[in-house]
Amino acid sequence: MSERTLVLVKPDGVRRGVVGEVISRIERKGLKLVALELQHLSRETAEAHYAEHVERPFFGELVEFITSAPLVAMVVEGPNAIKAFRQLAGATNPVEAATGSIRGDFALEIGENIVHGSDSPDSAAREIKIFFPELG
Ligand code: RTP
Ligand code: MG
Repeated sequence: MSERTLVLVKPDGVRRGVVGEVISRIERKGLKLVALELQHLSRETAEAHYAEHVERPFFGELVEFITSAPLVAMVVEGPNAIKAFRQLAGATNPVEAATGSIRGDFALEIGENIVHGSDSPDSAAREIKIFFPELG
């Protein structure tokens, strides 16, 4: 069954020039882009997106980082899109992410791990509404 997921190329990925690489891997996997936009997040949007982490010690740094420069937000669609993209991204901590995954290939630190992908259908619906309200 086809589903949608929210993918972000975070500010570090934009700065590093790997937006095309990430899109290319998404397309090679067989997933489709249904929305794409460069966005510079406000503090409010960033806090809403990462609301589940509000009590974590790294929350302040996370919001600071994600608002520091523009990111690329996308809605990606296809069968099992949520899990399929998480698999392409690799483990949260890049030094534990498999070589061949986006984080395994392009990142070194947990705080700058290049991409975000929704982790469940509920998260995907919530996050897509935040970044692309017109898609509902
Ligand atoms: P994301 O939400 O960005 O796709 O990453 P994720 O699901 O793999 O990881 P999550 O647990 O949701 O954490 C969100 C982001 O917070 C940063 N983080 N820092 N310092 C730390 O221990 C720590 N833990 C998580 C990461 O940048 C992670 O992507
Ligand atoms: Mg997450």
